[in-house]
Amino acid sequence: MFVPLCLVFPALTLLFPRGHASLPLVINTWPFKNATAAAWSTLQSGGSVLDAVEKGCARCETEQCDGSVGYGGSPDESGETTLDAMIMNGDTMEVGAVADLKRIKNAIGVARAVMEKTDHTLLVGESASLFAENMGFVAEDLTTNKSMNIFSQWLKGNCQPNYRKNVFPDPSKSCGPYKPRATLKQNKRKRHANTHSHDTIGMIALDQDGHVAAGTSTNGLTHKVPGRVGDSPIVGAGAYADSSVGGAAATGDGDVMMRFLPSYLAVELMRAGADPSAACKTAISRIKRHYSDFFGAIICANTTGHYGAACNKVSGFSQFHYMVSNTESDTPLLKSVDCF
Ligand code: SD4
Repeated sequence: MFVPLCLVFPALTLLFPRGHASLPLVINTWPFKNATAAAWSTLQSGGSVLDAVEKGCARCETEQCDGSVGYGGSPDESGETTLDAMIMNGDTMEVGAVADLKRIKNAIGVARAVMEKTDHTLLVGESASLFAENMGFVAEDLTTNKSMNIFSQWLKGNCQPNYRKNVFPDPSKSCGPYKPRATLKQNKRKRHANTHSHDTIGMIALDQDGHVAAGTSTNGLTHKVPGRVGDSPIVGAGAYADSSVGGAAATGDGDVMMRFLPSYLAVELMRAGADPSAACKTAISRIKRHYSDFFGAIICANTTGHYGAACNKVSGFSQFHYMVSNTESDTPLLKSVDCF
């Protein structure tokens, strides 16, 4: 009679909770295979986990992954593309981040420079761009024909959709400039952030020796109000890493998600013993309780090389795809999880 090993040795289940696991590991949101491969080859050629996350996210910035990372995507209300990015060192808990970065393509590179060339954590807007230029990053226009086209179509369509409320003229029908309306309307407008409007890269890298880094890069939400910053550059929201536990990275409607620090929560749950899938799921559930129709997903990985993901099921989004590279395969593997 076959008796599962874990029944004979219950301790095995604790040591090897579920499925295979191996280190090093690279995991990132969405099917951005070249980004995974770039991070993986960085690790294989002796680079650090920080190098891997930087190179992986930078690949998406150059490839303009899904139009949601890097230049030429998600034009804001004024037609400009602005970038958010962060990188976190799980050994030292140092973080570098940039938000509302203008005219610089390599946002994750600037984020790393914030971490390594200053004592700060987050630089924003024009000043972040000036810092980047001083650090040797090239300033160039982030606008492309594609982003100009998205912007002019939006203008022609009376600036629909947009993220304004309680202003006049009626933002559900008209363009601005808007003025505040004295009375606040309670009826909620449908949230525009959805699976079509964005696909940020969030990445976690772990090496053989248990070093963990995590990072993100995005151009945010199409038609955002200028100055809007999403969850991606916010520590614990867009990503979090702690080499004594693991890491997590989120994607989706950042305006909602950053209110719950889902990446921080997931890492803390793993610290308390949750496996990565359970930790990811609880982090999503916490948001769901208040915003049942939010668009979002999260990836989680622990220092034993186990990983998981979770997403909120909404119309048009029932499965979330992400990429994994570890020693089990020569090429990055496309993984998916059913949303709940
Ligand atoms: C944001 N969270 O700026 C980002 C967008 C995103 O998948 O994740 N897209 O809100």
